[in-house]
Amino acid sequence: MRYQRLFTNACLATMVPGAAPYGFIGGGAVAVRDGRIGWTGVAKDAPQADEVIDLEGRLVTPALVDCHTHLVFAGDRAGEFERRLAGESYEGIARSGGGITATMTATRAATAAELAALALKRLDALSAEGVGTVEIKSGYGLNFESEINMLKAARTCGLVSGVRVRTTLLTAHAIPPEYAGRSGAYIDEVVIPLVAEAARQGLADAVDAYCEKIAFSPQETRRVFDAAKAAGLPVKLHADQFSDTGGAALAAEYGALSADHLEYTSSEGVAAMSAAGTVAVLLPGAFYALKETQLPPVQALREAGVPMAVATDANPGSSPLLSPLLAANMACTLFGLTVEEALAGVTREGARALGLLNEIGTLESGKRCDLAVWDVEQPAELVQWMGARPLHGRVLNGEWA
Ligand code: DI6
Ligand code: FE
Repeated sequence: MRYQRLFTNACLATMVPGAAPYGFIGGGAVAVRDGRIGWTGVAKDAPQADEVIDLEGRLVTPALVDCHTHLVFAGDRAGEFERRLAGESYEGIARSGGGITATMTATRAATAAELAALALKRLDALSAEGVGTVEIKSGYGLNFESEINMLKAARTCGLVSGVRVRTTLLTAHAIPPEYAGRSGAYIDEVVIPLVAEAARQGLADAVDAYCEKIAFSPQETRRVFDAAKAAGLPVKLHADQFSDTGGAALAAEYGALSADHLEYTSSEGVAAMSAAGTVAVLLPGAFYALKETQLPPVQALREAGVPMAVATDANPGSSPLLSPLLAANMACTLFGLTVEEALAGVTREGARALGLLNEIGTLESGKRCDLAVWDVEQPAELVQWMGARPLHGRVLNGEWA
């Protein structure tokens, strides 16, 4: 069997569970055919290939997966950062018309092309840290036209950058001012029709909602999820971030791909996620930036066998973070993950959270050949350092990106 390309002389952290920690293969190689991994193993056993690329002993991991971001938005909320430092709360700022609503105003004023240009700059930062797949949510338009613009901008980001983009419709993110006090009408008149329209146009790969006291109730979330189900789209949920609304269990009941945040998730929520196979997406950037103190139930999730992903939650308010490696570092330092769990969180489990584990997330035959090649030798270095810029290069679909 002849291969197009062989990446050789590498330390492979395949992230395949089982034998060695990190699925590590020292002195390894990866052979590529048609953009996919055709073979992995020790270099001395490697098959013939038309082109051989010597990685000079570097560490290779699956290209990173950032499975929860809000990269598309206009405007900035740096003023809110200063207000919070001066003592105001995130919830208080949101209730006084700031927060998501402030970003909505700026986002509505932008065209899809302007939104894409802004998001591409942010995506550059993720790419520089080895990201090969990113999820991008809508949720700052909060009306028909602007939500569609956000999804189109996200799709454009994928086409222009070469990064695999999965889009998520998050129209149930906040109640826009024109529907103040009428959240039910907002769900009926905007959210539910948009779910159907985004599905019809092929603009959304999933549907998300913000189930929280300052946003939507579990009952309202159900209505959004029912619409997603009717449209044939998978769901995920911003769940239990500031309070236990039963969000994790609700997500599990709908067979959600993931439930995200989970600081206040109860043991019942953990058990429901475990039974449903719903991925826990941990977002330590928001926990850090909002100076939260309630930790997500990591030990309970671990014991229940709930897969744990780690993501940036990149957004202009609660998690202004464009570094998945720093997210992994924080997941260890703040939440108690092991380095292997954190690295799996930004690779294999991030892929699982997007329903893409059969395509990406580990270095295994048959998957897309999406690699991150690092100027380090040990996986733990990636997670230990902050701001180190360790990436040598990315390979996407078997080609240098
Ligand atoms: N993700 C979100 O969507 C909200 N919180 C979070 O962690 C709010 C984002 C924002 O403040 O703009
Ligand atoms: Fe979020």
